Amino acid sequence: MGNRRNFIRKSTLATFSALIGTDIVFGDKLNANYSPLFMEENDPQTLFGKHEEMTTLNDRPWNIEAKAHLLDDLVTPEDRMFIRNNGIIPKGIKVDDWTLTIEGESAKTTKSYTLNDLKTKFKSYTYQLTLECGGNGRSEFNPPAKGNQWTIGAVSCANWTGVRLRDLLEDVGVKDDAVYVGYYGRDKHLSGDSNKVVISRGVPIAKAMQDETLVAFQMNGKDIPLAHGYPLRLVAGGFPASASGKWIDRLTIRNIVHDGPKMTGTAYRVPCEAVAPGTEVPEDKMCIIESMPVKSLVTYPKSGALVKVGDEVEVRGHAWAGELRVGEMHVSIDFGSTWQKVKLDNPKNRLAWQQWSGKVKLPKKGYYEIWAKATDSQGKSQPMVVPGWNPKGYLNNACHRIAVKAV
Ligand SMILES: Nc1nc2c(c(=O)[nH]1)N[C@H]1C(S)=C(S)[C@@H](COP(=O)(O)O)O[C@H]1N2
Ligand SMILES: [Mo]
Repeated sequence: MGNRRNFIRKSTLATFSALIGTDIVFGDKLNANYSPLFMEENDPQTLFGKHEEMTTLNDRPWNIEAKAHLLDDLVTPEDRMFIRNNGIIPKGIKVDDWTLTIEGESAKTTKSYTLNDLKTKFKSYTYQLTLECGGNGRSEFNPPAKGNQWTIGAVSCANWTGVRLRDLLEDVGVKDDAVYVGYYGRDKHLSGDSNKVVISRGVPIAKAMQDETLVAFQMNGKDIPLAHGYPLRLVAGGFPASASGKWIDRLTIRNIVHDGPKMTGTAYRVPCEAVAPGTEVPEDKMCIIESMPVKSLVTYPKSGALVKVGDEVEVRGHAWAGELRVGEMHVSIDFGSTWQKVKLDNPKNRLAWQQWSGKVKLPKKGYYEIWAKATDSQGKSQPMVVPGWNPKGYLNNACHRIAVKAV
């Protein structure tokens, strides 16, 4: 009764006030064990600082996607970047104790690095890298595939800063029989079982050795946000983003194709040969997804926009093609019966998406759709309809379409 020690500490109260951005008026009356309601607020804006128009597909685990018009920036800002988690985001990370251990049967030695080692003993590089979830576009497959029903917004292209994975591998020493590099992160399995690994994928050794494959500690010039892998993540642009492990503390150099959770079975694999929709595909006929297919987005105007008849309407967006470059970009205002070539910029660096822009004239009042189609450097174009059905609903790179009304 009235035991003073049960009241909240001044420092905790100050922290709460800072979090909500205003004073808690009767804060001195708060019991130390009482958790104020705002602490339970569960929206992506409060928790992750995401833009209010981002769509939450799941909150256990958190999966959040962007809308096309939110992705208009050349470099994706944190508040518009999709979140894809398979487990629970780690809590209470102590960066001073964080180490990255590199080991494995194809490692010549085992070494551990602190964050400070990574930042001071190796050269840092910054690349803008496209990360697209293998399941982006899944919602359009029929028969439907289980999993997050991503529409078009599970893609980002931020600036990542870190050390080259290759430099670390060379420091440890790689045996001639190395095939794959697998990652382990510190997220928690949904079951709560701390012995269960959430996801442990990786990249083939050739991808690991590419200049742009980073062990990153910064995103867009700041510490990586917690939801995106703070304090350390692998970034392998152009591959399905599941290869880019978040919260990593261990890499393993394997003499076989890495066989961690979500590397095997049907996870992040598609039938090696096309199959009819609904077919059951045996595991040995499923192939690991590597380079993502050519794709593009219309990020301006926003779908549903009103434009003036006869005006030249600026249309723009981004295009990317996995490990390849995008060669050409076209738009159509007549449901794909004619296409007009538009301007396509060079990527800032290899594996960054490319800006495209053009002008269209809508001849009469009425409803139109603007369709966008990218073609990669090997001449492969995006399909106008949903491509190759596969059991898990990966790699839907159909043309993005927006609606506009001329008034
Ligand atoms: N440790 C860990 N790394 C992970 C995941 C995860 O659940 N745990 N999800 C992967 C998947 S499937 C994707 S698409 C990307 C998403 O990265 P983002 O949330 O930063 O956009 O992270 C990948 N790395
Ligand atoms: Mo993903």
